[in-house]
Amino acid sequence: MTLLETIVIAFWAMLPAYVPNNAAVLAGGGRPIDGGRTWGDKRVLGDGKTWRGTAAGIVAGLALAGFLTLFAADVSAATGIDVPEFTPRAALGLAAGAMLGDILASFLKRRSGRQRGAMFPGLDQLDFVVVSLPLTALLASEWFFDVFTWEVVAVVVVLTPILHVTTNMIAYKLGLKNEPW
Ligand code: CTP
Ligand code: MG
Ligand code: K
Repeated sequence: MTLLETIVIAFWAMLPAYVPNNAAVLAGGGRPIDGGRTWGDKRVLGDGKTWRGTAAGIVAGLALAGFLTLFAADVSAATGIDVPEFTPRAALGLAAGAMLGDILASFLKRRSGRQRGAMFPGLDQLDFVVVSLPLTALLASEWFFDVFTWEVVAVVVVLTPILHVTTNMIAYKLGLKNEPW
C-alpha cells in the first residue's frame, strides 16, 4: 500500500471519530453531564461537557458512518483505494469512543486544576483517538484489525493532531469556538 492510500484509508476510517467533537461544539449547551457537581473544590467535568453536545456528537458520528458506508463501494471503484464500509458496532465504537475520550480528558483537566477551555497540549489533540480505537477494537474486533493496520494507526497518530489544530483554528475564526484549541 502506498503512503497516499494509507492516508486516505486512515482519514476515511477516522471520520466517524473526528466529526463528533465538531458536532458537539455546534450543538453544545444546556445541562452539563456532571450536573454542576464538584470533586473537592473542582468541577467533575465542567460546563463544557453537556448531554446535548455529547448526544449530537454521537448521532453525527453514526450518521456519517452510515453515509460513508453507502458510498464506500463507489469510492473504492473510482479511486482504486479500498476504503472500508462501517459496521454498526464499528461506527458506535468510533463515535461514542471519541466523545468518551473527550469527556475523560476534561475529567483529567479538572483534576489537574485546569479551568474549562484551558489547553492541555497532547491530550486535546489525541484524547478521542486514545479511547475510540480501543473501544472499536473491543466492540468490532474483526473490523478493527482488518482496517487499522499498524501503518494506518501510525498515520492516524500523526494526522489527527494536524487536523485537530486546523479545524479548531477554523472554528475559532468563524466564532464557533471560544479558544483555538
Ligand atoms: N461540547 C459539549 N459537550 C461535549 C463536548 C463539547 O457541549 N461532550 C461543547 C461545549 O459547548 C464546549 C465546546 O463544545 O464548550 C467545545 O468543546 P471542548 O473544547 O471539548 O470543551 P471546553 O469548553 O474547552 O471544555 P474542557 O476544558 O472541559 O475541554
Ligand atoms: Mg476546549
Ligand atoms: K476537548
